[in-house]
Amino acid sequence: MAEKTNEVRLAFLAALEGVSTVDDLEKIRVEYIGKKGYVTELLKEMKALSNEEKKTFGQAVNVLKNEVNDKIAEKREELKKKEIELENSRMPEFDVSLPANLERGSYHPITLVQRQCEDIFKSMGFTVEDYSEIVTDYECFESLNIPKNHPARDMQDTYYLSNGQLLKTQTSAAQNAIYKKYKDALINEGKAIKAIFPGRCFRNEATDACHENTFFQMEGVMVDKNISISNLIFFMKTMLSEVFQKDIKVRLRPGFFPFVEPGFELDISCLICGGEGCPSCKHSGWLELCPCGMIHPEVLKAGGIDPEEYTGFAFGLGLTRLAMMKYGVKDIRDLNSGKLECLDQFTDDK
Ligand code: FA5
Repeated sequence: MAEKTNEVRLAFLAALEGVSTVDDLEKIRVEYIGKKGYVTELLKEMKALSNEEKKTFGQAVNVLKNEVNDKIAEKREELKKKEIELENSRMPEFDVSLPANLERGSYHPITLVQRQCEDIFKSMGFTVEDYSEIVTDYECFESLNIPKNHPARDMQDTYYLSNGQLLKTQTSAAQNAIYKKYKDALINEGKAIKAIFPGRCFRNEATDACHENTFFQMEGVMVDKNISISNLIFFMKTMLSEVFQKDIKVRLRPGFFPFVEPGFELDISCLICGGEGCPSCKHSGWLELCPCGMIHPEVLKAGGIDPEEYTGFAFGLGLTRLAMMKYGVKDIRDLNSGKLECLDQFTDDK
């Protein structure tokens, strides 16, 4: 019997020698230690042996089985290493003498429209502020006159983090910090607060042609003595005519936001369908673009500004929707899609 075991062992070692791929190795494994493999079959021959012989033979077969297992594992490592070396040797070498690849990326349409808006507002004396995407409940809601359990919170399905902070649902979340940053200059030096703050917002919303769960807004505020709705309308009109470089049909209607009083919805006639109605404007012919209003006295107070002395306006422009309208993108989801054939056609400025 010892002879038989040795025969199988030598045959296995010879077969292993000739293996050059992981697939072949697997075949050999099945051939020798699979259910019907040569080593497994050896055990079946034990039936005819005496008890003493069974013990010795059983041990010898187990030793062989372990050896086959170890050798297969060793070979598998060796073959994998070889495969990686082969793969690496096929990689093209880096040739520093080749000309640079001039195929460069392009600006995203939202970046383009954001920069354009920033330039327009900067030319009118506004500063551009940056703000974090993770904010506190106070910044996003309480400082904006939206206390806990206020029904207005339902309008913005919020992503809360486990530490109690949240992903900003609206750029209005930066208002309180901006008032606090500039209030001393307003009060002591008479410098009006004029700031815009673009940023990414997050809401757990069902998406459609004009709704995304991740989108951009651009907030704007102006606070000084005697600021009125006429100032608000002037800045909104200037911005839209500069962005579109043509007359755009707009409508102003009452809108409720706890942080402005009075509040308005500013809609533009849908530029995709010319106001006829289409999926991009939910078949209404109008697109909600830039809600706005006069800053609520409680919000000014929370920012350390006396509402008896100062007034101001605020607006929350939907930048992603503005990009849709400006570039004729029918479905807002294309803007987050990473589809280059859609995204890189709007600028030569690469
Ligand atoms: C707000 O977020 C208020 N913070 C705006 C505001 C600021 C009002 C200052 C008054 C004063 P609203 O939820 O309507 O409001 O969003 C503002 C704009 O963001 C919308 O008109 C729309 O253009 C855009 N917007 C809102 N939700 C989405 C969405 N899911 N996908 C794409 N754009 C959106």
